[in-house]
Amino acid sequence: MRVLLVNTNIEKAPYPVPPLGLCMLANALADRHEVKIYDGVFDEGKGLEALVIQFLPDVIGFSIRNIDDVVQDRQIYYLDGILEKFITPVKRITKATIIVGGSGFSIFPTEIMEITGADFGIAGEAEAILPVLLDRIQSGSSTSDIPNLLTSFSKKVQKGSGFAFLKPAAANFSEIDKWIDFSPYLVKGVYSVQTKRGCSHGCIYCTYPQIEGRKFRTRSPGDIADEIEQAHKRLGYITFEFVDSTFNDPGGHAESICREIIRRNLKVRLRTMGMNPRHTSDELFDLMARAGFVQIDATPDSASPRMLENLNKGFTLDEIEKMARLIKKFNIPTMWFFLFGGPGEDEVTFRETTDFIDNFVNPADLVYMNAGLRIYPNTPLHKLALEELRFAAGDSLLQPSAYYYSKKISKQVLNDLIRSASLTRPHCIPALETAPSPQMITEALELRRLDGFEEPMFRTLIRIRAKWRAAGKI
Ligand code: B12
Repeated sequence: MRVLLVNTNIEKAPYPVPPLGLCMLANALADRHEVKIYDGVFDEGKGLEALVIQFLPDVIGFSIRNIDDVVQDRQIYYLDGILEKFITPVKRITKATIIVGGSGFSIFPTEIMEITGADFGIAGEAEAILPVLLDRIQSGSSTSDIPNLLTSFSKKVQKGSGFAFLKPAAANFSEIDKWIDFSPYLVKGVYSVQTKRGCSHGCIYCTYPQIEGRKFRTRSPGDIADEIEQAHKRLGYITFEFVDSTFNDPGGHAESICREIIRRNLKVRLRTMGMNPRHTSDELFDLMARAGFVQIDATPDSASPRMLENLNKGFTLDEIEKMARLIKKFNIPTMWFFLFGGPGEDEVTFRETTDFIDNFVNPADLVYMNAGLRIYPNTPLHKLALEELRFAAGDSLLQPSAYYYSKKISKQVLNDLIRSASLTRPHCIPALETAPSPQMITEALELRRLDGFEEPMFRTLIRIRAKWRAAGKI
């Protein structure tokens, strides 16, 4: 069959992300079908109808990644745009079978089946399931035993009977640049790499275990290094970004990956999202520095012992402090993320976190301060919100107004605390202000040019903020 996979994500902040999952799916289908990917990030749907008319796909798969921006005071909602720019125009001109999937879809599968009117949906990873579904569509046979499938008839996630070849996969090679025009990402973007799937942590608000499963399934370090080495040869200067829920889990995996990169002397630029404070050590940071890490994210959410428990983070304040010392010692530029307003947050716990920032975080590093926890279905936070009668059992959480705030501190007071904390600390930024003004960016670019800085842009922006604040400009 001719299969068209469509990336409907047009968000370009904080930077455009390549459609990693779709490329993995394309690889899984390529030996049996003729596959194309339409990457909507930059074209935003404009060329899609023409492509459908020319390629005449039998099946079109839409990837739905983002539902909303998870910033309570901004509440960007992406689904209307996805319908308007991608799904509705395509449905007008073709009778192709429509399938939906993706991480956003996997959180709200039933609602999104309803809204999109798709024929099928797959919740969670789809490398094993999509080829089976396509076979069944082609042969016209029953799909009722396929796990994680939704159909236009039932719109419920099927338990299915599961068959041997649906063994859950660890991530695979994506060869992103084979499937899409990668050149825009070379200007402002990264090459995404997944080193494992799954997350066995139990943070009360989080969707990751639901999307990826609860068990870590790791790829071999050799396979990961092969992917990075080959992409580096093809693309040259690009930062590789690990997109795992937490990079250094399960303990020892990150160390093995770094060792393999060092052994091959790859000379690449690496960055990663979440680091788990529990599995950090001198050895890990030394290996990361030598492997080529130019930036990491530290996402403890809180530095209040009480809040760490309430959020069920699975690590302690001592462990966060240890990680912060290592970050300073190895001077790895870091973006810190804190999330205020969870169950039990009050002014004391807020101050515990700002005390930690003052005592342990390098002032050259960025600190994002976010307020309100997005409530997702089937999470412990959802259960708590139901118990506290904030929602009724049947209420949909799809609309981006479903947030949890501690009863012990009002939203207004929390926002005021964040604002005043950021006024005295140029490196602390409320989530709403994450996009710097064009003047600030211009001045930062000029400073980088004059001084030849190679530091991450966020560090230059902090310098400018500090200067502007001292001059009373902000
Ligand atoms: C890594 C990551 C980031 C990184 C991205 C770095 C990068 N280089 O890509 C950063 C930190 C930049 C980021 C930013 C944001 N993110 Co983010 N991110 C993730 C994360 C952890 C992994 C995404 C990923 O790459 N997965 C790996 C690939 C291989 O999987 P995949 O693409 O999902 O594809 C698989 C399946 O979904 C499925 N599939 C995919 N497409 C299709 C299509 C069809 C037809 C089918 C059948 C199946 C299918 O099969 C694929 C292969 O198995 C997810 C959470 C998660 N665990 O999924 C959140 C997540 C996607 N992010 C989310 C959000 C909200 C954002 C931001 C909007 C936050 C913000 N305000 O800045 C931005 C948007 C950025 C952008 N430009 O789009 C939310 C989306 C849910 C929601 N509320 O909307 C998620 C789900 C986290 C959450 N809160 O639950 N993110």
